[in-house]
Amino acid sequence: MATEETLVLIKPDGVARGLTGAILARIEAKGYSLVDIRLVEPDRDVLERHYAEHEGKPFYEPLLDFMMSGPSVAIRVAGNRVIEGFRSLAGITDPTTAAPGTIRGDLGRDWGLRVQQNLVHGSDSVESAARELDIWF
Ligand code: RTP
Ligand code: MG
Repeated sequence: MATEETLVLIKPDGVARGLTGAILARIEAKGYSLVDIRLVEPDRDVLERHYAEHEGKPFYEPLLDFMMSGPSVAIRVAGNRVIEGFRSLAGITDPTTAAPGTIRGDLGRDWGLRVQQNLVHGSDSVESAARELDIWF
């Protein structure tokens, strides 16, 4: 089976809080490979494509505003079963209840804002990964 790739984003809250190195260290310590990496300030068009599945949901506009509030780090990460592996490292969406030991569980919290700021994004399927890597790289 060919080695899988996923898109990881360190979102603006992670970059602003100086957690880029800590998050990259967890990905590397797990044994995944960093294939490509860039600092990006996405425009609205990129985010509309990336978050197309969420259009119309109550958190959609706050999410786009949050994602345009500062730079993100986009990373192409490779490894066997890396898509599910990174989502396991990240923890569930809500950082308050994400399990300790995960990125969101250890490093995130609820800041009382209109959208969950949860530090990272990881593609959720082979199809999403291909689509999202094409958007960000
Ligand atoms: P991601 O796509 O970023 O890896 O996260 P996810 O699958 O765990 O979450 P998803 O349901 O795809 O939602 C995308 C992002 O939208 C924000 N969100 N906020 N109710 C809320 O305030 C809310 N729900 C979702 C989060 O930033 C989430 O990661
Ligand atoms: Mg998602």
